[in-house]
Amino acid sequence: MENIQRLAWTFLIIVMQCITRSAAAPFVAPAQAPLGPATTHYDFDVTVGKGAPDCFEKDVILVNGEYHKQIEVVQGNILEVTVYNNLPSTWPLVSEGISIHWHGFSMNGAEWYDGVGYLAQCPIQAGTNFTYRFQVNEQPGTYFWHGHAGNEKVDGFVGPLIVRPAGPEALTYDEEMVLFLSDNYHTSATALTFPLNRPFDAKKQTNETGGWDWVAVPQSITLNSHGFYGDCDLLAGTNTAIAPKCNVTTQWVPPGRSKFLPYSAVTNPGCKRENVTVEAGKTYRIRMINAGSLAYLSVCFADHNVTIVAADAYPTNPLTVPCVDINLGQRYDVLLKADRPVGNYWLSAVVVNATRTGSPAGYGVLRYAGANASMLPTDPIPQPESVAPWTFGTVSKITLPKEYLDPKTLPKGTILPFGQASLAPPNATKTLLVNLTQPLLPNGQLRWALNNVATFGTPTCAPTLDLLRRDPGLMARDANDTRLGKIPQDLAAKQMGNDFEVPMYLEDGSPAPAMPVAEKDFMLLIKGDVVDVIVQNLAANANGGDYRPGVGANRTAQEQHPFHMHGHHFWVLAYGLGHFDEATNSSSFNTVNPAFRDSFTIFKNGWTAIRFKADNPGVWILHCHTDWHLFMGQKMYFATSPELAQAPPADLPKCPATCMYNFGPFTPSFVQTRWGNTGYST
Ligand SMILES: [Cu+2]
Repeated sequence: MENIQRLAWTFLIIVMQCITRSAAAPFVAPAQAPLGPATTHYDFDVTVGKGAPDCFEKDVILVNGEYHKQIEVVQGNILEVTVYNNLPSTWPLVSEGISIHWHGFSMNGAEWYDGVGYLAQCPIQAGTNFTYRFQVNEQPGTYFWHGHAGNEKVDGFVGPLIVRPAGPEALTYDEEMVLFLSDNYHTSATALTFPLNRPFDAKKQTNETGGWDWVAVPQSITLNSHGFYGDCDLLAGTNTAIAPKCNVTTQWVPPGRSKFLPYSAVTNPGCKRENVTVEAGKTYRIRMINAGSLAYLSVCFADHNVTIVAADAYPTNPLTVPCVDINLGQRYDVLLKADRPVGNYWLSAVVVNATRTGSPAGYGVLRYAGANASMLPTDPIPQPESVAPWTFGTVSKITLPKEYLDPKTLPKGTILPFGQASLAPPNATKTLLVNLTQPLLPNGQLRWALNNVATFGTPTCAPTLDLLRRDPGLMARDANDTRLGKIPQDLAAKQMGNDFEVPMYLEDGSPAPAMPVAEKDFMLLIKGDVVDVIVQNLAANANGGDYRPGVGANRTAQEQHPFHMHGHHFWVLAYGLGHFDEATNSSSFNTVNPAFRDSFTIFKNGWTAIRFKADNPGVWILHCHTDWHLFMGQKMYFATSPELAQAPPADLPKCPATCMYNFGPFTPSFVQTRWGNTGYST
């Protein structure tokens, strides 16, 4: 079906080009009504099957029998995807079904199809179907689709999504390919998720609940959906430095889980390392996507530099680098020129700043046509510790090309925020400081919090967007169930008075909670607001109480967080170290040509400032794209003029009788009752 649509569209473009080129003959519009946009339709038959992405066989979620199915659509077309949830009812999920988020799409005017479970829709329950249908008014480029009701993405419900330009491609290259990066766990996502809800605080644990248990590092990194668990074949070479990679006992495996045996092409003939084949002399556009759940990756093509030309679909000034640091949820389009001698070169994806013993790396081969296909590269295999991570200087060089900053030179087909004449950033009208912490809740659960609020669950068993659309004052009145952010009048004074003060206020004017709570963090915005958000990293590994200085213990460790925002692209103004101080740090903001993205990293011991235009009525989530952090509450919502949202589509999925997202405590007996042994199957 989609191929026919593509053919028809291509034919139309050719005809249009012929017409516009024959300048001598005047073009007279036909008398009929103009054609509407073409529709690109996909059916997604969602099932569970056996897969072995890294040679270890496990249950995976498939779409039409495919793992990580790729889809494409032309800018301006209607994208229509009918999702048939044919997962067995015994398949354990942390939600009551599945949904799809179109990662990186702004969804302006399509607020009901953004796919966050319980926010804009209830999940698509087992045995039912739902059709996503919206016009793709998005920048041509590289995106991906993934489940967003629970953790179904981690089990494989994710794939590349490419938006083609309606006209000629702006970039010049000979061929293109997708490099779909992920990390792979041998245990089901839900079995990994259950223990995150159990009490971290030993005093709150019982024999029945057991204790909190971290998911630990993935078992492998996959390149284009396959990898090589253990990669013992590399031992056959002369480089003994990689020997520890085969010793999985060095991997941190939580108590009670298996230390699976490593695999090799000898013991598993089906094992395959990713080979990317290129022809000497050609230039390749490589669409890199990090769809993993934990691993921040540095991707290197040995002996080759690559040139970044787009970040999160929007063009960038060309930046030539030896390796690309790509965080969860991010995409980079790079150009690679095959200008080295014909041969085999390592294609490696190592974890950036790997600190956990046993973090795996993904290794593939960049193979020139004509090279010996049975040989591995003879160079030493790249080791994580030998790959230098990007500095703030590198990531700050990702900027907008100047033709995108001026209405007179703006390339055709550029998607702009509402009311903008170019991608030059407007001045901010509001500022929000978000403090990231990892508190313990009074019930002993360990959570991630934004301004001391760990967000999960829903107020009622209905889409939040529908509740707010009908009654925008609902959250404000329901102060016991939600926390409503307000903008401080004087952020600078707050900052100078106390680095740790939370400039976020509740509806009644009282400050945000001094002690951590499990609630919902909302910030109400008015359409047209231009909002600066400064996300401040604070110490993780809290061991009790809140994050105020002197309270609690063990506050030294910090983790990087890959944040992503729905419903918008935004300008990434600055990255900084230490505590953000408005008086000194806001002068470092790049307000001339900042990158226009939908993801940003909050580095360890640092802060990141973004600016977005609230041009899209609806409820939009800002969250960490580490799936495990998202589950543990690391998210908040921007509700932009919800009264302006459209009425929901009549066929929106019915809400289940009970809404179960992130319900607890996931004790073994609860899991046994709900799903039987499959809840813990590996
Ligand atoms: Cu995080």
